[in-house]
Amino acid sequence: MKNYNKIEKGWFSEICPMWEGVALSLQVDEVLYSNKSQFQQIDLYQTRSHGKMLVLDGIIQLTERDEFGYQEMMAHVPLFAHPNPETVLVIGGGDGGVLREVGKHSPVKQIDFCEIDPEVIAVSKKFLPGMACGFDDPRVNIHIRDGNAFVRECHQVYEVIIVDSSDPVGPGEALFERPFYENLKQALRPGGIVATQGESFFLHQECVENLIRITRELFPVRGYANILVPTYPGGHIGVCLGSLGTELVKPAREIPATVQDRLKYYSRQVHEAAFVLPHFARKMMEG
Ligand code: SPM
Repeated sequence: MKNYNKIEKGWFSEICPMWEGVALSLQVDEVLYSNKSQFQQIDLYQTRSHGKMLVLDGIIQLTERDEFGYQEMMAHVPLFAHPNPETVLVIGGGDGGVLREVGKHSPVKQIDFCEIDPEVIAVSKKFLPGMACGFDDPRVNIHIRDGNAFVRECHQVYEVIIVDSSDPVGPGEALFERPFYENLKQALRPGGIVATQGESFFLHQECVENLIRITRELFPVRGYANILVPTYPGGHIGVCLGSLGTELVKPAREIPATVQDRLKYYSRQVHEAAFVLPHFARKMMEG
């Protein structure tokens, strides 16, 4: 076990070997929950400035203040790129925030949700109702399982699969490897789209290059969309996308005004702009 969960003089710092020499700190007023589950260390803090913050194995997953950008982009970029997403699989994201966003899509009839750690769901239900409301949607079917095993053995196919994983250390590791992507591809309908947590090309160049290489090898259409999240190190993360033919860089459907009114980050303009990458990152995309 690494030296996670370190609070010094009231400040929590995210420090991890994946981005050696970089730390992100938030002031903590209270530790609301701290326990080692079967899979990982789970901590829930009341921060001074960002509401509650969920931390897994020492890595910030979300804060109440800025979670909306990540959850909206992970859900709405693939779902609005698809002309008619009826069946959706969400792997990971036990807080329920991505599910909350998927639930805003009226064409969606079935949402299968697979999470390895039921304790994350329980913590979210107790402390993060603004995200856990995603579980209240009657279209959601919860599967407590390893996401890798779930897609390997699943007999269903989906229009959209979203992988809201933690970083490639601990339980999330296999979700960044080629066999998992091969299984995701098998679980897609023709024209289907997969969207995965794509890390940051500023801080995790090797990891992003690897994801991009895998999607290039497996999917005829692929892309990487930027997301600004101030409480992830570097203030940046991305969603890595692959599709079996469907274009990704523009919404394929109108965004209903009733949906747009409920969004804080995503819009048609943001969708299109998110695929415009800095020159060095575009070169990474092109291999
Ligand atoms: N539903 C929210 C869960 C968040 N899952 C992704 C967390 C990623 C954390 N590390 C980000 C590092 C970015 N450089």
